[in-house]
This record gives sequence, structure tokens and C-alpha cells, in this order.
Amino acid sequence: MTTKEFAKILQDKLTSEYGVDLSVASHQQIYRALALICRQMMSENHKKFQSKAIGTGSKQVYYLCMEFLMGRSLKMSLFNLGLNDAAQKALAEADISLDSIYEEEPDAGLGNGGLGRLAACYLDGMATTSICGTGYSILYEYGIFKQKIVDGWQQERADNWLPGGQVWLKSHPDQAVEVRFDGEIHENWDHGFHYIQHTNYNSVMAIPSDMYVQGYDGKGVAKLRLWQAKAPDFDMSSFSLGNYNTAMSKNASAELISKVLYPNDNHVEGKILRLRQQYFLSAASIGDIVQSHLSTYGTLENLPDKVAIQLNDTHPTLAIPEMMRILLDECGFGWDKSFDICQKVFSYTNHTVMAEALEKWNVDIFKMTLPRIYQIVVEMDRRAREKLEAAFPGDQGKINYMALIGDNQVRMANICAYTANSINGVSKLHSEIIKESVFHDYYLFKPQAFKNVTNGIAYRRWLLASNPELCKLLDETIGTGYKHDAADLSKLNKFAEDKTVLKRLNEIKLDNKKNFAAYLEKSTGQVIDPSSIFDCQVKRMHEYKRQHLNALNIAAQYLYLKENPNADFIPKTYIFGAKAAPGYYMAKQMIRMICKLGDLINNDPAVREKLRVVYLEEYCVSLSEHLMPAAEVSEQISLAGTEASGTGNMKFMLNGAITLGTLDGANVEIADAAGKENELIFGMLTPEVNNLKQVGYHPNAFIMGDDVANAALNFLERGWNGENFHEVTQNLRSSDPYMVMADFKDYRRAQADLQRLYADREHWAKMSLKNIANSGIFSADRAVLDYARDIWHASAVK
Ligand code: 4GP
Repeated sequence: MTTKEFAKILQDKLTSEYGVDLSVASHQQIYRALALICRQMMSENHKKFQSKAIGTGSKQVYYLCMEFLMGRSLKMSLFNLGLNDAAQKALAEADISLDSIYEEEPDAGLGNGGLGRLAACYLDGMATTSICGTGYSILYEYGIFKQKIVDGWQQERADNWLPGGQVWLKSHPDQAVEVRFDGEIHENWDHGFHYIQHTNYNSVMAIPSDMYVQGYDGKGVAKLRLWQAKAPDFDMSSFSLGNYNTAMSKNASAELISKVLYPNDNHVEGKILRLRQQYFLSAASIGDIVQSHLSTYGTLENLPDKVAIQLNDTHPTLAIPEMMRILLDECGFGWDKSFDICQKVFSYTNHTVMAEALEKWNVDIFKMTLPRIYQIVVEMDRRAREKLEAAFPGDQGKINYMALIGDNQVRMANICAYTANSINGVSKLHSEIIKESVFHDYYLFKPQAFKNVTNGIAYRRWLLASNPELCKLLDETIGTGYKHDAADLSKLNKFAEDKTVLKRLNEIKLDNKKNFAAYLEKSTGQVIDPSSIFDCQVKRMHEYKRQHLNALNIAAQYLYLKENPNADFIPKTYIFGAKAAPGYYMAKQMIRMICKLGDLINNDPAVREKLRVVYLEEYCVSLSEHLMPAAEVSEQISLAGTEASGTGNMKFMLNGAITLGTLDGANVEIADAAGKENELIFGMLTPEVNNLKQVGYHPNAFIMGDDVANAALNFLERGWNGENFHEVTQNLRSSDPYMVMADFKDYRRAQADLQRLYADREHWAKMSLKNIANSGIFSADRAVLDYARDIWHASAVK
């Protein structure tokens, strides 16, 4: 589209929506007009894409997930529609920068972290590779909370994103699905027919709103269908009787379901409301899938040939018994046939091995909330126990452990593991670990179901749309093929010895650091030095991710620089960004410790030219897009065996940052791809961690005799200015569940290596180049094609 054509479309939209001319339109009006233009085009493209898919009988892939961390949509939509140039020029003619318009958009923060962002990346991947993909989730009125840091303490504010975000959504009340909770179940017979009657239930209407994700430079478009909970009708009879509170509360309790996202990462929230949310998503989505399949094919017999449903973690597990309910109660299929269909249709991805994330529901609560689903799960459990008995005769311990219901709890992971045709982890290491740990018995029972799909990222968002300078260099050296196929980035390997290219890489990084420093100063007032090393740890705050290991080292470096003011030390800026779950006390203490350490260091004239600590408030997708191009060191320092994959590590690598990390999650594959010599690897390996746990871990054994560790711990324990951090340090001294102290010494060694390697600017640039050049396998396109080939058995729409 030419600039002129685009300018006309934009002006028409501004006129029809707001009656204003571009020259006087507000940025908000321009943002909305652009979003409406994109939405309309994507909706038309989606219609065409789907009609082609249906015409060719393509398999539909449904991705069920309680979280889709979409971030902003305008930039990527324009980009993938091929309109960004025209838009930029059309606005430039009116003296408006497109970048400033992007800042008008709120992040759609419908997720916590890795799991939710992955789901969003896979919509992009499916659209780009022309796999027919639909995501299902909840239209949370409030997404992940907005973080404020007040005197070191995290405070949470409601994220009211809809006023600016709604413009991407199109509501379809005509396609609402009724979801029934509570009540009683009666089994009846009528003329020899057995049927189920559900009485005294509470109905909630699931109203869908759709948003679209355009694939890059292709015809594919993915749809994200978000369900909003509404009461079916206002309770007029209570109202008429004067029971205003009853009338209102029925409404409120229905609508509460889609009110707010639970802000936990790698952790379950055992509240009834969460169970209701999970069933609400599952039942609405399965109802919709079945309806749409029936309207195309008129039968469910061929469902497994035409439909694949991916359960993203156990949160949407109830989709399985809900599908059983529809097949049994509404379609009259027999049990075996229904279960066979479910086995063929459902696959499951595990995203964490944290024990506190294993979802189990108290039987009494489950039964009361979902009486029919409970009956179905009970029958599934009975039959599963029979099958397990045949596989492991007499091994009651194993059978009890694998059962779907046990210890008065409904076990979501076992429902998935028992039913799904595929169970996958999200990195090579993690996929091995789940076979040895949580799902070991299921691995013995059905080894062929266990698979790996290493995570991937929608790399264009963090490269093409975030790092234009690097893209320019890539265009000049390797051509533009990498924009379509990330594997093409490997062509950059040829330039590893090219001094001009290496110099350019360093210059580009410096420019990006300056840009980030300017952005930071403008948005927060914090000043950082672009000539210092930007060492970043951005992710959720969690003990297993070990931000306190990083902080402990900063404390040690501070003490060292205080004692050795003239020491040779390349100035360093430590950049943190992380939200803590509101109820996670230790994580909040860790935030406070890092912030206060930052205050101390940044205000100390003796060290602040060499050391800085910045805590980025409200770390989110759009902030990551600003940060990644500027990062030089990517801290991925979880205890080996705890981080399932990580995806931030991939975004950093793509932008040329060196991973300073343990061999955990996808770091293993990152180091394999770029070469270990191009990363800073430290710490215990997973088997060493397991051994240490087995023989009994005592942090003191590592603290004793280590003067640096002792001094850093004492320093934080004593604190300063009337504050101390003894809760964190005591935890490290006594239990240290994630073995920070065991890895501290080797972490310091790696940090010292970093200083040495960074001093050789050309060598560092070469390491950086190797990371960029070998990051192609971490594209979401590749990951989605792996799923399509190995799990969904779906092919691209031609
Ligand atoms: C996360 C994992 O912690 C992370 O390693 C992984 O990259 C991501 O899923 C996507 O697979 N898990 C969660 C969670 O966010 O809540 O379990």
C-alpha cells in the first residue's frame, strides 16, 4: 500500500470514528483509528484463511490457556500486515512519530510470565506458518497488576487495561455459551433411555470477544477468543420482592469469574474462584469447538482427524471431562468411544516442576462446584485404576500415586497424563526431568506419549520491530531471508572474524544502550551510564530464579570496591525487573533488598561511577522490547533442574547478549547452539544438585571458609540506615532451598571471567555475534512446526 493510500484510509477512519482531521487528532484517536484499521484487515484475512482451511479440510488447532500475555498489538500488526512503512510516512507527513503513537497502547497483560507469553508467541507462530490456530482464554477485566515500588516495597495496583485495549476486540454475544455450576445431578430413565438431569445449577454466560494475530508476510491469521462472564439475566424476581442484595449478588458472583487474573507464577492458587475460572474457560471453549466442528462436518465422529486441542499446563484440564460430558450426555456416545476421542484429541504441555504448582482440588469443593464433572472424573478414575492394575499388577503404591483421585483430591496432572496422547516438556532437559520425576510412573506406563518441544519466541517482535540497527547490519551482511526464516541467521557465522562487522556490532550495541538510557531517564528519571556493562536479570521474582544470588554478588562487589577504590573494574550497571506474586513474602523481601542495595550504591560517590543498580518498576512485554536490544549480559541463574525452559534467555541471545547462566532449562540448548565458549556458564549440573540433595545440603558447609560469602551475608544481615535483610540471609544460611550458597563461588568466578572477556572488545563482539547467528532455532515458527509435526499432526494451509 502506498503512503497516499494509507493516509486516505487513516483519514477516513478518523473522520468516521471521531470526526477529526489528522492534523488535530489526539494521539489516542490516532492509535484507535490505526488499531481499527488493522483489526478490520486481520478479521477479513482471517475469514479468507479459515474458508480456505475448511475447504481443504485442514486440521484446527486449539490452544487452551488461562493466560495470553499479548503485550501491545499495534506495532506487530502493522508490521506483519506490511503497513508499518506506509503508516510511518503518512504520519510523518503530519509531523507525528509512529513511535509516540505506540506508547498510547496499554499492554494486554493477561498473563503472569513465561507460560502466558509463550501462548502469545505461539499464536504468532501458528499464523506465520499457516497452521489454523485458535487460542482460548478469559477476558480478564484486570490483567496482571501494575507494580509500584514504594520505599523498596512492591505495591500492586489494578490493571484496568480495557479502556485502551478493547479496540482490538470484537464481541460476539450471539455466540455465547452457557456454563453451569453447582446444583444436583439426577440420572433418569425415559422410555428405556438414560439421561442426566442437572437441577438447581447456577448459569454463567460466556460471551466471546475475538482478537486477531496476523502472521508475518503471509496469509495466515490466528484468532484469540477471550471469554467474558455475564449473568444470564438480571434476577428480576428477587429484585421485585425487594431483595436487592440477592439480585445484585447473583450478577456480581457470575461476573467475578472474569474479573481478575490470578497473579501467581509457577504456583497454584487453591481458591474456589480459580476452579470456577478454569471450568468456565474449559466449558466455554469446548462448547465452542464442538459447535464449530458440528457446523462444518455435522458429526463428531471425525473430531480426532480435524481437531487437536493443546492443554497449556494443567489449568484447562477440565476440558477433558467437559468433552466427555458433551459426548456422553449430549451426543449419546458410549464411554469407550468418548474416551477414545478425548485421547486422540488432547495433548498436554507441562511448564514447571515446582511442587507448589501441582494442581489438586479438594474433592468436596470439586463435587459441590462441578457435580456432573465430578461424576465423570470418578468414573475415569475407576477405569484408570483398572488399566493401571493390568499394567502394574499388585503395585498398589504406584496405582494410588498415578490415580486421578487420591487423598481426597482431584489431581489435574494425572487426568492429563492419563488421557493425553502427548505429554511434553518445554526444553530438552526439562522433558527428560519430567520423565524421571513427576511423571516417572506415567513414563513407564506410556513411554511413547512423552515428547519434547523446546520453547520458541516470536523473534520478529524482539528483532525486526525492536532492534532496527541490528537488522540493518543483518540486511547488509546476510540479506533479508532471516526475516522469513530465522534459520537464515546462521549465515552471520561467516562474519565471525570480520573486524568491520564486529566493530559495527559494538557500535550498534552502544547506540542501543544510549537509546535505552534515554528512555529510562525520560520515563523514570533514573540515570545510567551507557558505557558501563548492562547486566540484566528480568523475569518473575522467585527464589528458584535466584535474584538473591545476583544481589549477593553485587553486595560482594560493593564491599570490594569500597576497600579497593582503585581496582581495575569495568563499570557495571545491574538491571533488574520483576514482579512478585502479591502473597509471596520472601520474593517481596528480595525486591526490597535489591532496591535498597541500589539506593545505597547509587548514592555512594565512592563507587557509583563503577557500580549501579537499577530496578525497573512494572516490567512487562513492552518494556522488554525496549530493553533487549541494549542488554549485554543475560542473567539466567536458576538452580539447575528448576527452570523448565526460560524464554527471556532466547530474546537476549537474539539481541547479542551473552548468557551468564547455569546449565538449566533452555540455557543448555543455547550453549549448545552458540558454543559454550560464547556463554558464561557456571554452577552445579542437575545430577550434582540431586546428589547434594540426597546426601543432605547444608549451606553452612559452603559459607564456612568463604570470606567473601560471609562478608556479603553479614553486610546484608546488618543492613544500613536502620533497615536490614536478615529474612533473606537467614533463609540462605539455614535452609537455602535453591542452593544459592553452593553456587555462589563459581558464580563469582564467572562474573570475574565476564570482566576479563569484556575488556577485549573485539572478542566480546565475536561472542555476541555467535549468539545472534545461532539463535534461529529458538523461533516460535520452529516450535510451532515441531508441535504440528510431532503432536498435532496438522499441516499448513496451502
Ligand atoms: C514457565 C517456566 O517457569 C519457564 O521456564 C518456561 O519458559 C515457561 O513456563 C514457558 O514454557 N512456567 C510458568 C508457570 O510460567 O506458571 O508454570
